[in-house]
Formats: sequence, C-alpha cells, structure tokens
Amino acid sequence: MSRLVFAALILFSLSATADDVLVIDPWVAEAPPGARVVGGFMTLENRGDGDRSVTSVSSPAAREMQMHRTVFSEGMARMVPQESLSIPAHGRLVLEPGGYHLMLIGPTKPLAIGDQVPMQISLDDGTTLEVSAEVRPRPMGGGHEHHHH
Ligand SMILES: [Cu+2]
Repeated sequence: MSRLVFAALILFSLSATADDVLVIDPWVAEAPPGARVVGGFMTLENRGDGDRSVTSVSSPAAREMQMHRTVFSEGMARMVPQESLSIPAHGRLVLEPGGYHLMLIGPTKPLAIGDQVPMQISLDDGTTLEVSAEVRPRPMGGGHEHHHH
C-alpha cells in the first residue's frame, strides 16, 4: 500500500467531519541528536466549497510547533512565522522545503529515518486532523541556516 493511500485511509477512518480536507504524503525531516529544529511537510487538499485555514499545529515529538514561510531576499533564506495557512476551496496548500512548512521546535527525542511522527493539525472550522508523518532524510539546503548563529 502506498504512503499516499495509507495517509488517506487514516483520515477517512478518523474523521467524519473533517472530510473536506485531506492530508497527502506527510513527512518530517530526520532529527539527529542535538537538532534544535526540523521541518514538517505535506500537501493539504481542500475538496470542500469553503476556504479553510490551518490555525494551529502540535506534536508530542516537539516542545513546540509553528507554521513558517521561507522567504528569499538578497540571496538569503529567512523563515517567517505565520498566524495561519490558507487552503482555498477546491485547492491545495503545498508545504515543502523552501516554501510554506511546519517547524518542529525542540524535538523531544532524535527522529530517525522511517520513524512515524504523530501530529495534530487544527482547522478554522473546529476540526483537527490526526496525521502520522514519516521521517525522511533532510532536504538539501534545508533553508534553516539562519537558526545556526
Ligand atoms: Cu521553519
């Protein structure tokens, strides 16, 4: 069974009310011991007629989770915290390295490739999506350089 199908099945089985928004292919970058932040990525598909937004995210695998957007200016990548993330009606929000993404701050333990990371994604309609994200190798570049002072 593909990861995509598996993620979709989890959603269908858990949520009768949040059926308008699907989480596709969620993953988290590996966190070696001592890592302070790691990125979380996925595609959110809104099959409903109303615009939705992500209002908060959390995970037991991190002290805190934030929503970020990586912005490039003057050759530098910079991450800007976002209050919410929009998922337009009949549209998609792609969370990917170098763009919008989730940030796990202060991993509570190292995350090895292949581990599963549970996370909760809350939407503005009051529903919460339960997601299990697979740990994969860190993306090239990463876009998180500014955290290393
Ligand atoms: Cu970030």
